[in-house]
Amino acid sequence: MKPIKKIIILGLAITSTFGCETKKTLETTSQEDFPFLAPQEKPNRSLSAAVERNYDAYMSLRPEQNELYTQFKYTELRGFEYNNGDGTLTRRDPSKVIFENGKYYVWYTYRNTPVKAVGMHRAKEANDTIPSADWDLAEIWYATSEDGFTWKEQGVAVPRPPKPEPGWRSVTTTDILKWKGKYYLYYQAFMEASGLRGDFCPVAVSYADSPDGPWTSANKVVIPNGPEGSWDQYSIHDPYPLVHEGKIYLYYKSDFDERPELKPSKIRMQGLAIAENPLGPFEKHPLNPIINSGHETTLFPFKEGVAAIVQRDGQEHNTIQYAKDWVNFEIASITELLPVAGGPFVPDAFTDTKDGRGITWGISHFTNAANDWNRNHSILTRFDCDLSLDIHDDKM
Ligand code: AAL
Repeated sequence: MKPIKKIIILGLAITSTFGCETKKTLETTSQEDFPFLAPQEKPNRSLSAAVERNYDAYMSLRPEQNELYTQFKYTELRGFEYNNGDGTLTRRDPSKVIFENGKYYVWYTYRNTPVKAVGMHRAKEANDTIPSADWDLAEIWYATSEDGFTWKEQGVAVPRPPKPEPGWRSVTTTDILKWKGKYYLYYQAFMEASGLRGDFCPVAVSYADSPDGPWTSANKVVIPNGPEGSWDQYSIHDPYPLVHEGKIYLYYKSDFDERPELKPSKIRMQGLAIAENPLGPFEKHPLNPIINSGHETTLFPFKEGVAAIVQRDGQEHNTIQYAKDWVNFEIASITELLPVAGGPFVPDAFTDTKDGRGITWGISHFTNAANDWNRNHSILTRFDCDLSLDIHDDKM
């Protein structure tokens, strides 16, 4: 919680506890009044390693005023059915949420198959109707909502194209870009059942004049896998476009591991590809990978930089990170229960802002049964958090 909010809450608490007006106002409240707040400057005395680190690491933000610290809360969504949870119907990997035409929109991976997935380790048993993984044989669907809690499923946005077009096997894990009045959905385009060799796929794109479609496939790979031996040679996952400096900054994840028996790999990092045109070419950043951990990608403009929610995998999982220059990330906070595959509502995702305001909610997913995760279905959920620079009445 930001100190200013703390102070207001304390003021309210004093008023209600003692039944009298508090004399303190925001303008006159000072550090001396609240000695429990840590001093802004590092104390001029010997400090333990832990306290030293509290000033020097985490981007030198005081824990009491770290704007990139939050805890996450979850609420069940209304409007989605899951075939009684038998594993045959899944919704997962939501896009960012956008607000257009007076309502919120979200896109996601949708699978509705006669049987549940056999599991990536048994991918050879998959066929035209039997999926290997939860995200195999999927399409991209979308839903709209007026309040972010009750959703109306609108149907398919991007179907699986005919073989051999990119994505003929499965189109999944999409994210949205609004650029010069048009809409672009980037997504994983599988050309084989996930698990046959790994979770291998590149990224393709479809575009539309309206978020309601119709969507036209560019019918090409826009972000190809890297050359043999590179960190992203097998897959480009979780494409996540933002607009920065008049260009498309598309973050993505790849995974790699020296042990081929690990399918999917346990080592994952994130990279950046930049383009001036949504249909490409995208140029991969020479410093890639630029985030050393995480699984799915969740980022948002914050002040002049960009913040990333880094969850599930890697040494720096369970952190929120910040890159003032949109490339060199530092840990800003360590937290818990981070949204999986979070697609936040990012009002300034495409405005090329130099003063990103942060996020307060979004959609993420939960997967049923952790020890059988790639056979079971997933559900969409709402998450709420306080990663916003603005004060919201509902959070006081
Ligand atoms: C995820 C994402 C990608 C992977 C699989 C489906 O949640 O990282 O989309 O391919 O798992």
